[in-house]
Amino acid sequence: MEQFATVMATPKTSLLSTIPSDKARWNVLAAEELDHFNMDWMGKYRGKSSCVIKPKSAEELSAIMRICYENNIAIVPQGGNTGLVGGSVPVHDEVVVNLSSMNKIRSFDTMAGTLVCDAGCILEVLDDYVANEGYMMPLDLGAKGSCHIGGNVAANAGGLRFLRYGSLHGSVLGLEVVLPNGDIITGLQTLRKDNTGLDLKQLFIGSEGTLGIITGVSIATPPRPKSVKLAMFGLDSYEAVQQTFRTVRKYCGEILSAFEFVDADTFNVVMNSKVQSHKNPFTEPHRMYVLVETSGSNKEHDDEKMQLLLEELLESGLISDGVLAQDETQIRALWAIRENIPESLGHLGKVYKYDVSLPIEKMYDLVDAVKLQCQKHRILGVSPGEDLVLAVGGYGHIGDGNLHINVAAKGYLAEVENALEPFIYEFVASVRGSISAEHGLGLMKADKIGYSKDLVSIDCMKRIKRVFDPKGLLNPYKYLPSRN
Ligand code: FAD
Ligand code: 2HG
Ligand code: ZN
Repeated sequence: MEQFATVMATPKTSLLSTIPSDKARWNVLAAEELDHFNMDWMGKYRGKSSCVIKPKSAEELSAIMRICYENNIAIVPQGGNTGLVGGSVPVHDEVVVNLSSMNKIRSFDTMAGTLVCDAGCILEVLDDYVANEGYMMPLDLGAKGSCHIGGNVAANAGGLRFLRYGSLHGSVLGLEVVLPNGDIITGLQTLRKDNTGLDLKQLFIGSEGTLGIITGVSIATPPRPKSVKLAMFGLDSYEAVQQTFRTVRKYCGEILSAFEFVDADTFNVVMNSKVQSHKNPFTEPHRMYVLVETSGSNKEHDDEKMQLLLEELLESGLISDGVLAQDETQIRALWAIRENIPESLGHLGKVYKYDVSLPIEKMYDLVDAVKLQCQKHRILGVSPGEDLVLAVGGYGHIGDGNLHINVAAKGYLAEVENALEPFIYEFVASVRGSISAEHGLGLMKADKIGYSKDLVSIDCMKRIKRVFDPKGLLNPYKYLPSRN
């Protein structure tokens, strides 16, 4: 008999009593397997759901949503569960709808480069698939081996190549979405231009599972570049990082595909991490490191550009040292240093993560201010064995004005959190930055949106939420303040 959907452990009795009680159509698994779905990637947020549903189609999900809607059962949509703001796990015992069984590629247009796929497809699997046809996914992130395209769209993930390929608001062409009442929006068109009515898909991009569950994605994929160059530089100051960014744009602007920065504390955590071994590309330590990637269609042209850039950077004294990857293996090794930062820090301790947009010239002031704040609160710099804070790292997508501050601590402790919040949010608001550049609001920042958005905007968002989800059943407690 065909299975209806996978339900793990004991489904809520109210759900079971209303769903066709033909038990043979359910897959009931052991309770310990639920941990994986209740706990987030950082080990910071944990729910206690006893019911995980893995639908296999939009129609199946629609039937489930309809039942939940009629019976006031709350739901958490879940993709690869790599989110960093507590949005993908239940707060209490909400039903988890995990999309991993919806993982089929529906179509790929080799002429236009448009991909239509299920929301549960893993980003890296999609990238490998379109690579065979000479294309690439327009986003790339360290979690690519686990995160789903539906999760990426729901979170409006940015990542390492945002600088070149832009936001998912531009590359997503259509979405299939199941609404809280079970209705299905069948919007999987592949048109690049379509001005018929409101562009509803934009509302779901970055809505973090609060308006509907994305079951299908149509996305434009750019041609895979023929020539990719990657260099890593060591620099002596944050001022030099900024000047280098200006120079790189001047010399390689049209082929620039990534410009990432990593400070020394973060770099050292990765180098000393037991998670994965990395060869330090530099013989001497530096205060700052940057990764510069170019992607183009002509190797000779790009070689020449990179050569001119290197000469300029060395002659002007902006960089102290630099390495240029010579082949694909070296490219992977340099990228791995950057991509393994979250995991290496996570191995050191429990990590408080702040993901902010700031004017580039103010970015490192915040990292310095956070270190000082931790010292003032006597959680850093007291004595190595006793400090609650183990490392403060600053890194990120500097080309997009996006800084990540990671504070690794001995635990998720009130002393640490009280030192960091609202201190960081107030700093960001004072320079008119954003408290969520790319990770979203989730549970962590649902009540903090006011630091970056005005009251009228927040009220409009609440009203839109009520249009799609009048009963407030989809991803409750997340994204928007619960207070009126
Ligand atoms: P989940 O974590 O499962 O969910 C994220 C949110 O989307 C939740 O609110 C969830 O309810 C909702 N959701 C998930 N699927 C659906 C769906 N089908 N329909 C509706 N709602 C849904 N983020 C960046 O922006 N840039 C980065 O560079 C980046 N790098 C990362 C590196 C690492 C090592 C890790 C662990 C995370 C990183 N992230 C990054 C954070 C994270 O946002 C992304 O990994 C990814 O976009 C989340 O996808 P997911 O499938 O894991 O979604
Ligand atoms: C990255 O850029 C991700 O590596 C994760 O956005 C950042 O862990 C973080 O804070
Ligand atoms: Zn990031």
